Parts: sequence; C-alpha cells; structure tokens
Amino acid sequence: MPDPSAVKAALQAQEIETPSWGYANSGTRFKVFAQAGVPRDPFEKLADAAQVHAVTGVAPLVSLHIPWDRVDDYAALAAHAADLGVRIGMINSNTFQDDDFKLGSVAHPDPAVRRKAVEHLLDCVDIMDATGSDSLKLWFADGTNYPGQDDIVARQDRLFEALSQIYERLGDDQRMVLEYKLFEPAFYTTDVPDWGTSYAHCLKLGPKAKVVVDTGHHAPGTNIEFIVAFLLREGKLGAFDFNSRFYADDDLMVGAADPFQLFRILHEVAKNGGFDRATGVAFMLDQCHNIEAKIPAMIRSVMNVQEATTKALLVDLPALREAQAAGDVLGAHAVLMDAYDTDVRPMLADLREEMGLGPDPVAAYRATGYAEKIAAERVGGVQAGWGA
Ligand code: LRH
Ligand code: MN
Repeated sequence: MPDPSAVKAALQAQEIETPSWGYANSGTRFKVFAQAGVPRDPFEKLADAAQVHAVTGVAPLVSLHIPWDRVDDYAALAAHAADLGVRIGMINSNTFQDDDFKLGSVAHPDPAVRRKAVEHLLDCVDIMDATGSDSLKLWFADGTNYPGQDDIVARQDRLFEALSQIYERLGDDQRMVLEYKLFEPAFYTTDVPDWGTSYAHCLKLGPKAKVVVDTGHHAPGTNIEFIVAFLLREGKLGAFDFNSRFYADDDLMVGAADPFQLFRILHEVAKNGGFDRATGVAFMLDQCHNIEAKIPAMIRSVMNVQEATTKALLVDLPALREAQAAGDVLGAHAVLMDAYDTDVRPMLADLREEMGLGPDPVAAYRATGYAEKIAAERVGGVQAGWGA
C-alpha cells in the first residue's frame, strides 16, 4: 500500500485553480438567476476565491477571463490577490462575445476580423506580463452551422496562422494552452473540436503549446482518461477544466455527475507524473453555479477533486502492475476498485487539521458568516456575469 505520509504530502501540495466566473452570475439561454452577494468586480471575485482557499488550503490560484475581469490596473489586481493569499492563474481569452465574431474570430474569412481577434489575444499576453501569470488559455467558439458555410481546411490555416503569431509573442517562461470542444455554440463544425486537433496544432507550434482537457467537451461515451494518459505520455497535457455533466457541456460541479470517471482520470494523472509540479499540469475548475450557492459549490468541488486525488494516490501500483503483467483481469480491476471504494474523508479531515484548518470546509465556511456579510454589503452596483 502507498505510504500515507507521502499521500498526505502530495495532497497538501495540490494547487487547484478556481475560475473567477464561477463566483459570478451564470445561467442558460433560458434564464440567469441572480444571487445575493454576487461580486460586482474582479477584486470581489478574488475575495470570494480567497474564502475557498482559506477553508480548503489547496485553492491558491484564480483564473481570470478577459474582458469579464478587465481592470485599469492589473498589477494592483495581482497585489490585491497577494494580500488575500491567492495568486492569478491562467488568463482566459474571449473571442466569442463580440458582434464581429459571428462567423468566427481567428478562423473568420475576413482578415480584418482575424486581426482584431489576434489583437485581443496579444492583449491577454500583456495581462499575463502585468499579473505574473504564465499561461494563456485559449478556447475558440469558432465553427460553422451549415455544410458549405465555409472551408474546413482554410479555417485551419487561418487558425494556425493566428496561433503562430501568439506563440511568437510568448515570453520564455510563458505558455499557451489550447482547449477543444465538440460543439456549441457552433453546431456543424467546430474548428478545435477534439483533442487530436488541439494536439496536432500544439505539436507544430512547439514546446510552449499544450492541450486543455475540459471534462465537459467530449462526445458522450468518450474515454477521457485515455486522452489524458496519451497526452501525458507525449508531454502535451497543459491543463484541465474540471466540471461534470449528464448530457452536454453542463458545467456542473466536478465529480457530481460521475465521481468514478474523475477517479479514473486522476488515476492516470497520478500514475504518469501528472501531479509532479515539473509536469506543469494546471488543475482548474470551469463551472457555472446556476442555481446553487457559488462559494459553497466551489468548496464542494475542491473537496471532490481532493477526494478523487486521494483515492488515485492510494492505488497499490505494484500490485496493479503485477496483476496486469499476469493477465489477471479481475485481480487488476479489484486493485483499482479497492482504492476507489476507500472512504478517504477521515484521512482528508485529519490532513486539514494538520494544516490548521477545520475538518469540514463547508461547515468552516458557514461558520465565518461571510455569506451573510457579502449579501448585506454588496448592494447596488452591477453584479458580475458573462456580460453577453
Ligand atoms: C467554453 C469554456 C471555456 C471558457 C468558458 C467559460 O465552453 O469551457 O473554457 O472560456 O467555458
Ligand atoms: Mn472550459
């Protein structure tokens, strides 16, 4: 069995990145239900993220989304983060809400529109410089809705041209991570629809370009842990966007819909050096809390990642490999299920107490009275959202 103190050390070193937009209002095309106390600006979003880190101890990074988190002074925002005990993580670009991007952004037929998109991406690299972020996270809504609407190969050429311009701009210690998504908002072709397309572009771009695996962006039935294992083998896994789903890109709390899938994914991460800081995999949540209280949902999500990580780290790898080598199908499967069926909550409660935290982060947060405080204070102004 793995050494419990080594497992605890790895858990204590875990750094989960929470999304600034997960603290803001969000919804579907049907309705966005506002909630009392929602932040009105990126400074308040960071304050909420700091609450998640304060009670879990493993969420020190906050991902920004531009322009949703646009401010006049990004260095001041980064300093505010530091005062709160958190850091700015990945900078997410947004080329999916401007009217000019209806037919695409970096893959748009019109070179002037493509230039506008590239300008935005270059602005995001400037924001990385100003905030000390080392990662530009790129997701493109670009695609088509009808056969014949545009040329698939020509769009790939335009996409790669734009990615190359951004790649050239990156500093030595900076990188870009390219996210794929099967569909939505485009419903016929999406220009980066799957891991293979992202991987192929990243391979051609160079070592500073890696793939983002958003767990909600695959066709039903996709074996995501295979993709994760393959990308780790190739040294091309850059980041996760963790969430869960029952149907499409539901963006529900990670581990809520399919905790076994999350375990299988993190088992591949644990077994293939994905938790080693040197591998440089970012573990971000990308969720929308449309009806649930946002900060408790974020805390629960961090706990779900911790629980799945703990189970993955408890897999008896020597026994697993021995059974696999012997062709002992059921034996090998049983080794994995033993870890998955382990109740790791007592171990995590102990770890939190060793870290000087309360054993139950949700209860610890409730005890702060922070939810009532922000509901009372954050009156007036415009609540943050997706600004569409
Ligand atoms: C696209 C996506 C992407 C973000 C957005 C908030 O569906 O997963 O990662 O930019 O959600
Ligand atoms: Mn995502």
